[in-house]
Amino acid sequence: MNAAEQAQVLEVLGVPGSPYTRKITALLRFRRIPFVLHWGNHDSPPADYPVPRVRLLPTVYRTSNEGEREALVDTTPLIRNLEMSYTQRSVIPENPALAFLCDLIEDYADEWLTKVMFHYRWAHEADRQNIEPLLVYWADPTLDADTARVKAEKFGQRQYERLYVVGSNAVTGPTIEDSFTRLVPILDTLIARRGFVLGGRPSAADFALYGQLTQLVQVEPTPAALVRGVSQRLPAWVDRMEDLSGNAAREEDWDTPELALKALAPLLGEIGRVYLPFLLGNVVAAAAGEDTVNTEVDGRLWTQPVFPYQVKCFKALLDGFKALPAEDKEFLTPVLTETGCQVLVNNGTPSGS
Ligand SMILES: N[C@@H](CCC(=O)N[C@@H](CS)C(=O)NCC(=O)O)C(=O)O
Repeated sequence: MNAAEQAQVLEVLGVPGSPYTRKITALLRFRRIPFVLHWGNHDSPPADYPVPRVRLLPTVYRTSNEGEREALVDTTPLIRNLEMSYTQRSVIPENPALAFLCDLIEDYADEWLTKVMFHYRWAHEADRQNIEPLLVYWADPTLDADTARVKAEKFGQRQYERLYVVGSNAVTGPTIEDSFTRLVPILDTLIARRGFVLGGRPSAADFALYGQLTQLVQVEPTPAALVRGVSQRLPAWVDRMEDLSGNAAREEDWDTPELALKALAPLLGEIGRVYLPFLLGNVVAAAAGEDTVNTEVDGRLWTQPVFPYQVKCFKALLDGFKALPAEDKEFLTPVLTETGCQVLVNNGTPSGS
């Protein structure tokens, strides 16, 4: 890191109800990277700041080497970018097999668990009633009640209409809810071991899970009640994840690949059961020029519009596996195969044929 980067204070635009905003702010706190947070959205960005290529939250502003302020979006590449500028307290393990598992779990959390989050938030009436005013007041707590009510209904209607885009509908709802019901005890057991997914220090995978879980555990009443009925550990973990600036982050706190792989088998089983079949269906439908994915996930029909960004996610995972050194591929292959993740080993074909 050069002196300019060292001295730089990043700026983040986001809202508490945005899982990816929570992911990045918790990660910056853990990494002890100085930042200021602008609570708000792209209706009220900081004056005269550049507009990002897509108006997503979070948007992170920083000064480039040429001295220009730039607006960055998409937490996954952003986290890798920060790894290059700031070397201390990394969130990506050095071991290539562990790093691959970290990428896979981060991707599952960002892309599948967000379906779960969006589904509970908008498909359940109680959750929708709960979230609509929060979304408005998170962006501006000074709004008068009447204006807030009108805005909340309008915003709520827009989000509700977007439910189908992420894949929540009457057909997929039970598959989504069953997957979350299975995930909670899996995460409880994983965390009970050493505190985090890959050992005694947090990784990008933990922050991605945390981002979605802030909403599922702290905000939405239906999944929050579900979680508390099964695990008290998980809500406590979510509270702690918010600020891990005091975590020692020693090199030896990473699991050995052997330990990690054994502990992660149930979570990989869940990823292989729902997320990878969806990704594969999405990529096949996109390649055939279809608008809609109709595939089978967890023994049921899964139907949703093709999601172009998630075509890229699938390719990134396949490329990640292909780029691994031969001994890491060999090490990961048996467990990935046993847990339903063989599509990653077989370069995108379900059975290896
Ligand atoms: N892959 C992106 C996803 C970011 C994202 O989808 N953000 C949501 C809010 S959590 C958003 O800005 N959606 C558009 C909108 O609300 O208008 C990331 O990791 O940052």
